[in-house]
Amino acid sequence: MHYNLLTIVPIENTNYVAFTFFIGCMAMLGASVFFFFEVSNTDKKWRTSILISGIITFIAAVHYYYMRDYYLATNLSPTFFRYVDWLLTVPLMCVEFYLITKKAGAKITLLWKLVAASVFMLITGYIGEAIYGNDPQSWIWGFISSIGYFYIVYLIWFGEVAKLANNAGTAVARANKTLGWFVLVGWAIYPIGYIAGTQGGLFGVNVFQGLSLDLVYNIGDAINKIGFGLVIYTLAQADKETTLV
Ligand SMILES: *C/C=C(C)/C=C/C=C(C)/C=C/C1=C(C)CCCC1(C)C
Repeated sequence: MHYNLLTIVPIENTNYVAFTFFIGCMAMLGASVFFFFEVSNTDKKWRTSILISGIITFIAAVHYYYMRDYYLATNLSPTFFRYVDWLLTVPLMCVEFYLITKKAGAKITLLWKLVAASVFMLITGYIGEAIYGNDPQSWIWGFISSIGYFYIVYLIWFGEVAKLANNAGTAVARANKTLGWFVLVGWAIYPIGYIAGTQGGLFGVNVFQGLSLDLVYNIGDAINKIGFGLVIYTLAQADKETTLV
């Protein structure tokens, strides 16, 4: 199919999905500007973390710019670029967990465990969506993907990340708890999109029917990328106040 690059496709009033692509792009851009400027207003030890928060929302902003165009032009889910975005941003969120626990002795192997689990979760999810999306058995890939997801939840709530965060002082421990809620509840939004958007539903049962996969993913991304960055920002600010007294 051929698309004229110079044609502007307007967003219809009732096209909520396209609108969330648009507003998502703006929100990610705004958040990036905020995080980038706040780097210089942050204690040295937290600067890399704030910078990464900005890089996460910036990568998403660029992808949303493209995905909005793609969706408007084709009316299809931009599955490939959705997963390219996640493959870049989710491992960067793992880096954030590593950085906040590093001061309490986190080793690089912890980072690799988190990254490996997230890549496993995303690749198997992509296979389920892109290759088996129309197959009643696609839930199997969602199920396999969830193993990676629950391993990350385990590490953050009960495993190495939790233990190190608790040893790193109250500010880090509190931030890790909040980030843990983002991973447990905020990230659980994504499987809902997957269940809504693939034939296999939930273990073969079609629930969340009529719900747009893209709408769910767009809401999930706004909450998780911007909210997650703001938790890191709050931690950096709180830590500054306590150390300067
Ligand atoms: C910024 C993007 C983020 C935080 C994306 C997170 C994505 C997930 C937690 C996706 C999880 C999935 C499952 C747990 C099962 C079904 C397949 C996925 C990939 C949607």
